[in-house]
Amino acid sequence: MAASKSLSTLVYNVWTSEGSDVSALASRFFDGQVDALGLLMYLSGSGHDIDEEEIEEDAMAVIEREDGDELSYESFVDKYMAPNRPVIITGLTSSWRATHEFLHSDSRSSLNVERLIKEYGECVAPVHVSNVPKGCPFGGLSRPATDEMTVTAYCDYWREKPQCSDREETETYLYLKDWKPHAISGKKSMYDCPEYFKEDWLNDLNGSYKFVYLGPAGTCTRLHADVLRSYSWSSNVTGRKRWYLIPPEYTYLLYDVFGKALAPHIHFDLESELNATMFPGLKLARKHTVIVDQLKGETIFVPSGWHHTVENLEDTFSINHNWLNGFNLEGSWKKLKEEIENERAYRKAEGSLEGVEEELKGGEGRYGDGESQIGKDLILLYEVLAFRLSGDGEIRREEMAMVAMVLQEMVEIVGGCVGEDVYGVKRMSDWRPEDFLKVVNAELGVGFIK
Ligand SMILES: O=C(O)CCC(=O)C(=O)O
Ligand SMILES: [Fe+2]
Repeated sequence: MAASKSLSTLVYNVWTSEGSDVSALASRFFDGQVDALGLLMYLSGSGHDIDEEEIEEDAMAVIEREDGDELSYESFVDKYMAPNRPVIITGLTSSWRATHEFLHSDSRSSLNVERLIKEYGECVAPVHVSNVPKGCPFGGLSRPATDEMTVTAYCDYWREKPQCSDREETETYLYLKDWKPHAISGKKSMYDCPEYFKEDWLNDLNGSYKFVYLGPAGTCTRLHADVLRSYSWSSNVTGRKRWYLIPPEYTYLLYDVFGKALAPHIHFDLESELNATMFPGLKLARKHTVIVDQLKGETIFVPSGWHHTVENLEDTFSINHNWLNGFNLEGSWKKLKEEIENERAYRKAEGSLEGVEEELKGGEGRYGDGESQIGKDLILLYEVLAFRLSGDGEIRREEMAMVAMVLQEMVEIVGGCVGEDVYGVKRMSDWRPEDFLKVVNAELGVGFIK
């Protein structure tokens, strides 16, 4: 009984990321449908059928380092972007304003907080707050709360923050994340986007996937894959990060026994029998994880759909972008399509499809916890395509067919949800799906798609 109560609490926390009201879980747990299957798996202890022997060699995979002065764009595409493999590229940040103006010239090249305050002090930035008990892995296990602070207030914290090693019993860490200083008018950019990452259909929209991070040693970004399975690149202007990257073919190992909730952390405590039962694949996932330390001045390319956890080993100032283009767009849509289909199946199993349309329009999600992620992702992807095909963004002729196919599927799958009433307010252009199809047909020859 005690075990099932803990299990319920755990599942509820994992699913909803808040509270521990076990009774709220009951209806999902015992609704006799999808969840019953998971429960059955749990009780029978079957989990995934995993052969640990097979994977030793693959687990030793190392990530390559390339010199930015030597690596051509074509080689980057052939060796990394097209095959969707990670790489570290050196030497891309040395000419950046971030490096010249925002670092001290001391031996550690530490962040010049005074300089940052001078230029950005009044600006407000998002900050993640984590309470990390002593002995707990980087960043702690609970989901951080999100807050906002002025850069001045954050820099005051940065100057006074405790060192990782002399942390008290429980320490509160503040991680300034997803700040967009380049979006503030009148400010000079701190960096130049490297050539490798310039073909960027996501930021061509409105540049809102360009970020600055200030992470004290001891802070961490939890296990995740990036929005819409986009690529990311991230450069350490100063500091050092440890990346744990899990290839997409092993994503299933990161989920709970129900195949629903992502493990909260790659370091989730598997000594606990309950946790090990809940996440039967996590141990194996660790063996497949590619671990790399990214040093000052180094840039990492994170491929599409690779889950990752990131730890700041030193106080780190980093700049990153998420981006999509003709190489990963199809995969991005495939994933979203799967999520839409699952969502429909789940709603149907619950007895009603009501609510799905609203959700796909960016309305309330299934758990009543604000805007649905699927809806937001759908609108975003639609906008990316709209921008490309409305003539504002360049598109290669050979990419047209793929974009057309995605668009056609989008119209088929989302049906009535895509159209004026959905995008009339939120979309950037006035184009409707029919208009895109006409453009694409004209380009590719009549009748390619109807
Ligand atoms: O640096 C971090 O803490 C997270 C960065 C990240 O998740 C990314 O670049 O995709
Ligand atoms: Fe990420």
